[in-house]
Amino acid sequence: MLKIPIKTQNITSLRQSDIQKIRQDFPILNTTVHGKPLVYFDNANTPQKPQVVIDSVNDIYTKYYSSVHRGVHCLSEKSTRLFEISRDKVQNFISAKHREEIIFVRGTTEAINLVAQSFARPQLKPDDEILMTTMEHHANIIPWQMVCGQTGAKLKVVPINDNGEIIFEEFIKLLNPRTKLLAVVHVSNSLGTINPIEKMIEAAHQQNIPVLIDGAQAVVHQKVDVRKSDCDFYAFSGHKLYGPSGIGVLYGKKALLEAMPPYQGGGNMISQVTFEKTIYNTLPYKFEAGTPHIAGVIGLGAAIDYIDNIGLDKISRYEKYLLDYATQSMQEFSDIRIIGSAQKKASILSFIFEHIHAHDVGTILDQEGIAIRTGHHCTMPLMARFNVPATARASFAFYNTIEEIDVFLQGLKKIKEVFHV
Ligand code: C6P
Repeated sequence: MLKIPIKTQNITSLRQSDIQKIRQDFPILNTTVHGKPLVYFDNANTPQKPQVVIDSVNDIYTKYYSSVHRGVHCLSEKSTRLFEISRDKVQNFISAKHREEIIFVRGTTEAINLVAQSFARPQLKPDDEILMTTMEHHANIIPWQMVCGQTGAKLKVVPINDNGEIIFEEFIKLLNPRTKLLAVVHVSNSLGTINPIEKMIEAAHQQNIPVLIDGAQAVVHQKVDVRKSDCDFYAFSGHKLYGPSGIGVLYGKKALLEAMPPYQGGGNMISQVTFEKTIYNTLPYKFEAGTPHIAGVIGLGAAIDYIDNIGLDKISRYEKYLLDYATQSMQEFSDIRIIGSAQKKASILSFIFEHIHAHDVGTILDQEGIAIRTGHHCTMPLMARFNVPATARASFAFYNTIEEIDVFLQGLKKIKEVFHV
């Protein structure tokens, strides 16, 4: 193994002892897979859950489960209060100005579909343009393709360079009076690239173009401040933030949300209904039709408390340290090509082995107890840009260790042995 000085740990702010303590918070990390200790590097897909999140969900169902916003009885009042406290936690977490700007949805995917149908569709005309980048996840492509099909608007795509970075001059050239929305990923799930969203938002706003940010991968690695970045919409998923699955958040500027029609009709989103007419509820409830994912929302609040307690600054420094160590160590393998070497990167490491398919890489690593993701990562146009069908992707969370990366590097050597390369 390479001797890399950063292994000494003392330049990071999460120390070995912190990590060992943190690992105890995640029961699944003590388990084995195929008789080997689990090494979980599929965090960009969905990370594991700390005991406090598991407990909070368990508590809801064992101690105070009841529907929210619909009862005067004690349990309903308690669950409603906890549900709305979670909204306050999300508001603080992303520094939104108003709590009504936080809409609970199923996840990033639903948040983007909501904006596509409720914000964009009513105003798009034939030949209007939606601008996105080559590195978008399908969740930030297909809702726009659908709305383009419904309105005659067109998709425009900002190219990227071979490192996986947006070509900024090309981006600027693509902004024009027909551009009705910029939809851009904050951190690429396949490349790890951290996009310069503040600069992009500023450039778009100079031409009065609203901006939606897909923050699915960003909120877990760095502090997100929607007021500072001045984005118009920001979408993320609870499960990527160590919370439960099936819950997510759409942040939108209040004035925009107020002007938008509801996305779905049903209970909770109304203030008065007759057969002739409905008066819709105020924000945020106008966009929260039906019984919500109560345990999901409260569990997400517990996840935010947990992350806040460790501190995103410390998390991001430690994850960078893991990424640098893994990236440098992989230079040892002349037949591995890393896909995505942007200057600013989150702890996501996509790679391909020459002559070995990514799925074989994933399968052999699995036998060693190592979980990574292989495939197109729901970014098929990006795979086409790099001329590869698939990559293997190791993604690190703050509970991972240098020792686990060493096990992974041994796993890569084993793959070479199996394939005699
Ligand atoms: N990426 C991955 O392994 P949902 O499914 O709605 O929670 O998130 C969708 C999504 C949107 N944008 C980005 C940048 C994402 O990374 C994801 C989910 C997972 O990379 C599953 S494909």
